[in-house]
Amino acid sequence: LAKLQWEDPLLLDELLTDDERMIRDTARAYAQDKLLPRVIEAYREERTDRAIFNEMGELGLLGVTLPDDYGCAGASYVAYGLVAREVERVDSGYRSMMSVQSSLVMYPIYAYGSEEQRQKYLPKLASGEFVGCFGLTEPDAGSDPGGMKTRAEKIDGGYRLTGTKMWISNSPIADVFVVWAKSAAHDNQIRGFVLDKGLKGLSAPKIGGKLSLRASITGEIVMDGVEVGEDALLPNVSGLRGPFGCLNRARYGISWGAMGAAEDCWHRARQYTLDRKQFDRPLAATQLVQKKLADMMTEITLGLHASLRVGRLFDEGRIAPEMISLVKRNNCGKALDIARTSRDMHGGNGIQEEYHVMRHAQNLETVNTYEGTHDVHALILGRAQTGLQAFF
Ligand code: TGC
Ligand code: FAD
Repeated sequence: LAKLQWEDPLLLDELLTDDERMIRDTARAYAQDKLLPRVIEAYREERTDRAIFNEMGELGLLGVTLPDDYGCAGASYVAYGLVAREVERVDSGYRSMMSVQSSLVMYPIYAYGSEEQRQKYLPKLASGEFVGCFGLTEPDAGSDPGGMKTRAEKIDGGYRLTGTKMWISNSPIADVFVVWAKSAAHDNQIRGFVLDKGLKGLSAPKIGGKLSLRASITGEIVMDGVEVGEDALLPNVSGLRGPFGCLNRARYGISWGAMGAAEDCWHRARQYTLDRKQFDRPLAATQLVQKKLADMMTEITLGLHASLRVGRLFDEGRIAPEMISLVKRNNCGKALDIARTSRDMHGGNGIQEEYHVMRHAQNLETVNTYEGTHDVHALILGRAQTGLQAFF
């Protein structure tokens, strides 16, 4: 009989290719050596380190699934998920910075852009010389992005954009803005535009006062009659399937990332309860604590294997969006429960920054909300099996 490896009970590691393991190890070493030492202060001071993009770019961690023609690694979707897991093991905000750049900015330029747009933006986004952001959500259109008010009107030689985007990761430090607007020249269809920092009428004020995801900067995108040329339009997609094509990739990555944060909370809870004695015995020797650790091990193992399966289906071109809703919803919800439980198992110490678990729990509140809330993904899964629309 084999001996159980408690950290990897169903031997996920064996199901990875050598390339995937190598990329995972690179991401892990970077996250543990370079991100972990700065996260406590970054979170406390609500400070986003711009250099992180350059560092990740140097290691090939940005846009890993895109081809090497544009300076990317051409790796599998499983490799992308493994990077998200390792980065979010340290902080969801760092993973957010990476996944917005990769899935929400580089992917649409690659999939929907012209060759000129690809050449202009992708190599610099891959190296971290450019930071990108993705503007879909608006003050009055969150779960229902089809209700957006941002408009593109046709002008001589291009478009004029007017509207406000809300809750946009990276926007205050972004060089490149992928924004979605209803375009009068295209039957009022939703179209994507790529804007450069510095355009007249374009600003991106920071949203302060967040009690979650504090290491990742968030802002608005204000477009006050921003005029762009025809070359700013993403030519190859029209309608909500444009932004959703990007969200499919980011949501999938989040399903791995959330499990990384959960693993950190699990491992810390295990070690803490082994070390901490009450009533003359380690807390880990009590039945209640062991049940909690067993639940964590089970949910994380199942969640990771489900994400691995979705990643393989992605790589085989057999993905259905509802598969992604299933793992995004499950893994985020389970990770949030695990982080809260780990916080509880740390007692009073659990609220302290040096124990990390309270920060994960606070972050996972956002992760459970963005890219489609937990309940919105339930409605997607409900619709898929009943054929009945329950959104309205
Ligand atoms: P619905 O009628 O369902 O669909 C409209 C059109 O879109 C297509 N579509 C998809 N295409 C590809 N992938 C998907 N996942 C798709 N889902 C829908 C669909 O086929 C249809 O196409 P067509 O050609 O027939 O018109 O649209 P609806 O308006 O009823 O949508 C409802 C709902 C709830 C599913 C959807 O609006 C939704 O998912 N809402 C959640 C919004 C959301 O996720 N926002 C994310 C903003 S970005 C963000 O949070 C980034 S944070 C990143 C970070 O910091 O890490
Ligand atoms: P609402 O849609 O108003 O939802 C509020 C509540 O109502 C939720 O519980 C929801 O589940 C529920 N609800 C909504 N509709 C229904 C329904 N039909 N039936 C039952 N319940 C329903 N967006 C971007 O475009 N780009 C980004 O980079 C980005 N980054 C973000 C970073 C952070 C830190 C945060 C917090 C958000 C970010 N978002 C971004 C926005 C995010 O995607 C939205 O917050 C999310 O989609 C939910 O929209 P909302 O906040 O307007 O909530």
